[in-house]
Amino acid sequence: MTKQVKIYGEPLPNIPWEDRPEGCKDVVWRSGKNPIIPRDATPTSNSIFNSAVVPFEDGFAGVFRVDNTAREMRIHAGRSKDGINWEIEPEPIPFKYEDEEVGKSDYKYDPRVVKIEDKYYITWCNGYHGPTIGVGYTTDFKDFYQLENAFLPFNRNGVLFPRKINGKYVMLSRPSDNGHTPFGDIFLSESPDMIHWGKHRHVMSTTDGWQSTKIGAGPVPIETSEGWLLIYHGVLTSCNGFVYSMGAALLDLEEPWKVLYRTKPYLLSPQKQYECVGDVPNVVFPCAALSDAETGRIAIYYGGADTVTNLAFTEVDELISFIKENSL
Ligand code: BMA
Repeated sequence: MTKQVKIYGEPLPNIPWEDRPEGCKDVVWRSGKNPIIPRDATPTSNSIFNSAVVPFEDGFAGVFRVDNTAREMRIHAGRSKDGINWEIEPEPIPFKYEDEEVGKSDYKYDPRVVKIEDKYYITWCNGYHGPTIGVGYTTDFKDFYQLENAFLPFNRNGVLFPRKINGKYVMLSRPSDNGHTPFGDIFLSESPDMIHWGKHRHVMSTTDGWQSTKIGAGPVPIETSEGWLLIYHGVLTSCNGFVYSMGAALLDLEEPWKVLYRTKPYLLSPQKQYECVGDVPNVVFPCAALSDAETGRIAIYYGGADTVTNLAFTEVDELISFIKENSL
């Protein structure tokens, strides 16, 4: 079938993929291999979840959130031939930096990775007198360099766009508090140099239901002929605590703080055992997506219950029709 929606990106013939299971009507469906990364995939890991991957050389590379058995939150590099079976470094990424102050980090979690021009940039929630957005880069997944924190505390869910827009780097983020933040909208900021961020714009607020307490950008946005496809998480406060689900929006290509469409229903909510049971129950937390411009296939990596890493699949034509037909 000819694609209606064009993904502006590279073909990725080796994208991890499983067809929608028979009888499943969902627009986003889970891998039958979940969890693809168990909690104990490194010698001292308590949990490996909310993690990011990109195509690299003839396979894939990733940056993984690894909480260790001392319950320190760290990020580790990993490599994979197929995007499903991963070898994760047992030690955290040893970032290099020029200014000692930049290297101060009480914790690192929820990484995202994106290739912009000749560098792979990593953003994460960095503990610098409270949570803020750490930024670093690598070209080879061997040597890693840390740059200035993008913002003052408190902020989380810093997600870069995969190219400059109107000549500037662009980042989504979610200003927060120092704790478990019972509020939170998505904002956008731009930078000429990946160091100085400004020209802040509001993108989206919380609304009803699964996205009523706070929202945060998930994977790096995917550029399509219909706008930037942003997969994000939304949080509902139940009588038993937070529930994290996944939804999606389309943002204007040139003015990406303008929301064109946004899903009223969730795309995926915690329902499987590996999403409902773990260190933090009822969490589906997407941090990465691979896409194949040739076939329109999209593979989404998401954390389950703050414990394991999972994969889900969708197809761009169907997902974008769904977003438009089920928009707020
Ligand atoms: C958020 C972050 C995420 C986590 C989620 C649910 O504040 O800490 O890493 O998945 O809470 O615990």
